[in-house]
Amino acid sequence: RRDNFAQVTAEDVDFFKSVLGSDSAILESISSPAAEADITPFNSDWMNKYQGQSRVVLRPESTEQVSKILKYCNDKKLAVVPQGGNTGLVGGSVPVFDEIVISLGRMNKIQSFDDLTGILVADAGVILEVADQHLAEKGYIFPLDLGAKGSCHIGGNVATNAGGLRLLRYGSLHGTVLGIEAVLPDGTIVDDLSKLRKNNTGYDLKQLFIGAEGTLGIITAISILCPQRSPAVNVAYLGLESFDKVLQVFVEAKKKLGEILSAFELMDSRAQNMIRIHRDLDAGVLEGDHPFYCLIETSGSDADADYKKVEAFLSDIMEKDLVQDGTLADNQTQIADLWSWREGIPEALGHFGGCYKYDLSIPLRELYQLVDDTRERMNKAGIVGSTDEFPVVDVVGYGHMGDGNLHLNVPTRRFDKKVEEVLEPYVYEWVAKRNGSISAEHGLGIAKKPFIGYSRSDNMLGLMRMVKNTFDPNGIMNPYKYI
Ligand code: FAD
Ligand code: 2HG
Ligand code: ZN
Repeated sequence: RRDNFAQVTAEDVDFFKSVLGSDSAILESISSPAAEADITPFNSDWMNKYQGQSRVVLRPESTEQVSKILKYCNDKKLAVVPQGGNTGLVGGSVPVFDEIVISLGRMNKIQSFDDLTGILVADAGVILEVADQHLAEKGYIFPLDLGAKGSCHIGGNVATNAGGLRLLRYGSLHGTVLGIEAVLPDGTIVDDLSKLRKNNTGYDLKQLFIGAEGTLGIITAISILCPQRSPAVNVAYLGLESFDKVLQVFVEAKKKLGEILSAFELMDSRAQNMIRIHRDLDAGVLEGDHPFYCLIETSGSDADADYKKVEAFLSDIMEKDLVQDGTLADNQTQIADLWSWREGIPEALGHFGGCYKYDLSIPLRELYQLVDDTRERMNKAGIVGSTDEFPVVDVVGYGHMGDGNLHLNVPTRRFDKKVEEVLEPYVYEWVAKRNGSISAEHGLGIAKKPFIGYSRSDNMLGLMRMVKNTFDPNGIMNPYKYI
């Protein structure tokens, strides 16, 4: 049910035009019905699961414009949805009803980079890959990497507290983000774009915006501490016969690769087969089929020493019979190819019509058990099969093993209430019983909002509501989502 927000009028559109000052900065179908087609992409999410009905998209190019727009919307009780690259996987970035979309795409300037400290200051709408390429030229790396890097914005990354492929090495954005500039619904500019590593002067309010998914305000710029880019990168891809052996290899990798270990990713055979089929290939990376695959990356400063370490680690796990087969990339092209077998999974699974996605923190020993249990449950329900009469194509597991983060994906031929009922709340109950988290890195959005109680107590929810009401008393910021 739509809340009692105001509806956008022609007069509101005139105000937005006066603030934005250029026709290309606003898409609206209130006075120009033909603009509806241009608005469609902003109304629909990456998975094509959620569809909004917004008639207005605003594309500000400065913090001052964001401030004027939000103040006006707050005074008029017009609801808004901040939107970055629209790659979010929980339906948080698209309107539910007719909320105004505020797209950050035109706020895309890199403001400064200090090659002594490694601190980057950039607008929220800078695309992650663009930021990383800028840093690469200076010998640095963005401390976050993920499959959607070509489209997602660094502001969206911070708003979702994205985890990604190298959290194991570079840590969470709660640690690397040093400062934030954001705008509150009443137009106040939160000017905390600090470039200090240490600053114990009062509450660290910027942390509230990291992972708030646009429910407290709009992030307009960030400053972030970026590490040196490692000159020596090695990537190994292994085939293993059991999850128990995956766990043992993980322990060995931590022991033997120590400070140079930068990623430890898990894929099951189904996830890799989906890529093979999607790419129309006869074979995967390795010969034959293995129940599990791991991608292990090292990043260090001494190519010879690192290579020797990796070789010693590989021969040790081979000798101990922990792996069945493996390959070590020899050059940049091979490294990128091996990574594509991991990063390409969400896309390969998205081609059947629908995909139910669960992004979970689970104690490591039981991480994969959920995939087996869910598969058994789906099979018992008689809804998995290779022909069109079955809604479910398969049950697949992969994820950021090094962070205890499983991605349970259930690709389907269509989004189907019956499938959803077999999965939910079953998956959340399974995770709550083991004190895990129902959202490790993708956030809550609209998809996980009803289930937050599986991971947070009533006390915690009460405090969160107090924060929300303090920052956004009219509830105009990304309504119907989060809490
Ligand atoms: P959007 O999707 O546009 O928005 C996401 C949320 O943030 C929404 O609630 C929106 O309202 C809010 N928001 C966006 N910008 C702002 C802003 N400037 N101020 C305030 N609120 C804002 N996520 C991971 O954590 N790890 C992964 O490894 C990962 N891999 C992915 C791979 C693929 C192929 C895809 C499609 C997605 C992946 N994601 C991953 C999810 C997604 O890419 C991340 O959540 C990303 O951080 C979202 O950034 P975005 O700019 O696309 O944000
Ligand atoms: C990844 O790690 C992303 O590839 C996406 O977080 C996971 O699609 C998913 O479920
Ligand atoms: Zn992920």
